[in-house]
Amino acid sequence: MSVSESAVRGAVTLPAACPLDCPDSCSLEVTVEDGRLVSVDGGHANPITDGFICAKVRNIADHVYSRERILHPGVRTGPKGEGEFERVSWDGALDRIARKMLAVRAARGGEAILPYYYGGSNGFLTQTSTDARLFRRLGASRLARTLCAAPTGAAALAMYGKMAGVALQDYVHSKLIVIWGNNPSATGIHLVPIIQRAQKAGAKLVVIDPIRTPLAARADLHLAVRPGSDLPIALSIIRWLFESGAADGAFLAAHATGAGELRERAASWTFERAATAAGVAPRDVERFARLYAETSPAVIRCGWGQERNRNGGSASAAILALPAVAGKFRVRGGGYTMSNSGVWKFGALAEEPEPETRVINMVLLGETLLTRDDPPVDLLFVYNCNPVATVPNQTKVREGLAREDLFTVVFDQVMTESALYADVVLPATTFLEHRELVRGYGAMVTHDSRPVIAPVGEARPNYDVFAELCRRTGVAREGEPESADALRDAILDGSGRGEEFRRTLVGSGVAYPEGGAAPIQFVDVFPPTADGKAQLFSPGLDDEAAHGLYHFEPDPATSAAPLALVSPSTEKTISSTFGQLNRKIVPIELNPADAAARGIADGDRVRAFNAQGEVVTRARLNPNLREGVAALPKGLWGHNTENGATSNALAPDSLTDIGGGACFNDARVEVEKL
Ligand SMILES: Nc1nc2c(c(=O)[nH]1)N[C@H]1C(S)=C(S)[C@@H](COP(=O)(O)OP(=O)(O)OC[C@H]3O[C@@H](n4cnc5c(=O)[nH]c(N)nc54)[C@H](O)[C@@H]3O)O[C@H]1N2
Ligand SMILES: Nc1nc2c(c(=O)[nH]1)N[C@H]1C(S)=C(S)[C@@H](COP(=O)(O)OP(=O)(O)OC[C@H]3O[C@@H](n4cnc5c(=O)[nH]c(N)nc54)[C@H](O)[C@@H]3O)O[C@H]1N2
Ligand SMILES: [Mo]
Repeated sequence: MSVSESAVRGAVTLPAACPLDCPDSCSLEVTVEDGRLVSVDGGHANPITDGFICAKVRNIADHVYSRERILHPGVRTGPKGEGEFERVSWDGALDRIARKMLAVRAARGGEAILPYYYGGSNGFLTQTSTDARLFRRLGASRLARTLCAAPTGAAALAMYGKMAGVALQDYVHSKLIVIWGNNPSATGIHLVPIIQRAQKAGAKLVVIDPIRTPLAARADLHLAVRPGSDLPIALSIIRWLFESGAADGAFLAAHATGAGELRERAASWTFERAATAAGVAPRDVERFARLYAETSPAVIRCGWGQERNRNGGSASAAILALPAVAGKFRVRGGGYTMSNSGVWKFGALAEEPEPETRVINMVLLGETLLTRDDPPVDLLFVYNCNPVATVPNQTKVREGLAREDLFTVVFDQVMTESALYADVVLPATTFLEHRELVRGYGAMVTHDSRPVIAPVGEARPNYDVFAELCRRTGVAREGEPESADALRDAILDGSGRGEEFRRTLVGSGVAYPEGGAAPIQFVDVFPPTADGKAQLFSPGLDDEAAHGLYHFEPDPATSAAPLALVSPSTEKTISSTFGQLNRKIVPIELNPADAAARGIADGDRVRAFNAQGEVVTRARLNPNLREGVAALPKGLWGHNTENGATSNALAPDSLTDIGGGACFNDARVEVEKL
């Protein structure tokens, strides 16, 4: 049924799929009445959704019709950052942007243009589609998209070629579930009931997290490690597996390389030494090692919390090596789950190669805007991203965006804090208003999701706007795919998926990978590497890491900044998306002992600070944090604190050992009562 038909007929329920940055990739049932979104609930097309969804998306009408929604293009009339705009027509806005793009390119070359985009749209019609076409053909700087999953992605690619992981629904078959640096109770809620079913059937649960998360509270063993200390823990278990004879020599000989080098690098990590580095009891590490060696099927759900620090790449690699060393593959419910995005080889339209222009690491946005002069960034185009809220070293990001000679376009659904700095703002549709090709990075499913309501205000989809900019800058080519249908077909063609996949997807709206939605690792799927083996010691990763693969860098805490500040996901936002809807002050959480040592009581006004910045907010005492750890959620907006700064004002713009990722959880701070 088309959108217009639904508008005529009163209340109808239509299928859609959620493309937000979450592993679950839910199928949705959307009720629309007289063209207006009434309610959203879980569908059944993706079995993992199982008819229920998170509160954020159930309430997405609040976002779609929010007061902060950008309804038409605007041109800046006040100082940067103030958010004063004058309404202009789409033609006027696009002409202005296209003229500026051509002028910048003529003056300093295409590399003076920087596209800046990340997690707002995990769909394939709204990212690396016509946007990629525009920026490639302009010869723009390329963006290293490192804000998330760069270390884990690099490790998984080098070690297993991004082989499909254990399907989330197969956790019911596991007898040991290890949740490592991951909090599905907030970040992928459909795994939680599956884990509960497994526990009822006798599975043991181990959680490795500095915070007693809801699952940690229900675990058989919780290792409350110091942030950034997962590497010693994993290496000590690897050492013990080899030394005690519990390593699976037959599996390693047949299916892995590099076991010898891994064993060597792990050799000095006794349980005692690892436990000291991680601030946990040696006997708990040993208990975990024995439980892991003795129990099958055993699965490790490797999350992203452990990657966001100086050791994040090596830590993730060592965690991913565990199932190979212990011989946990080859059974249903055994192995590991990391991101399953590699299952789908979708991506940019395969019509032309990327130009060899310079690559800018997105973690270094502030630094780049303030200091690069080879050439400087003269035109920044932000879409699918809210860098003021989500990129480290917030002060520098704001300073960079405030540069008078920078021309900034922000294309978003709502007036984000980044949009306040724009020279031109453009209104974007939400996934309920545009076509999207959605694929899961947890659930192995692809959806062809259709619009269920007409665009709000003058909002337009990314694929239309970038196609239009291609035309206006003169880089468009006759006859190339531009409509949503044609783009979807071109992306599917480029992905090497067969005709049957396309027929199923277009016919039913949902399709699964050829290997099925629940493959067994090293039975149904193997590393798509040259030799089909797991590479437990990748020379590439070893070269990349400044001190070599599996090298541990100690905690960066100092006496001036002794507390480790982590910024985990909350159930209220997806990164900063929906942050306009919560205008309350959000407290920094402290362990009661750390608070007492500073004379801080629950609810006190406090200042969290380090050499880079400060956040003024309230304190909340939370015994679920291990001592020495403070937490302020990711995705906050300036209105959630008293001084407009968030955890990214305190997070360093240093890079992870591998993958050039962000070290959000390497912030070290002091907190004082005001
Ligand atoms: N509701 C909601 N869901 C989301 C998101 C969201 O913002 N909100 N974001 C989505 C995105 S973009 C992503 S990448 C995923 C991320 O999902 P998760 O993998 O769950 O990642 P985080 O929320 O960053 O952190 C998870 C846990 O890691 C812990 N942690 C922090 N540092 C360390 C460490 O050094 N070692 C260990 N072992 N644990 C540590 C934190 O305390 C936290 O409990 O979730 C997605 N889903
Ligand atoms: N301190 C701290 N910061 C973090 C993290 C952390 O752990 N700690 N985690 C990081 C992680 S895991 C991630 S993934 C990043 C995510 O960082 P971002 O990529 O900045 O993600 P969001 O904050 O969700 O912002 C996405 C924006 O895209 C817009 N958008 C959505 N769909 C569309 C569309 O179709 N078209 C257009 N034009 N716009 C659209 C949304 O309205 C939203 O404003 O944040 C990182 N930031
Ligand atoms: Mo992320």
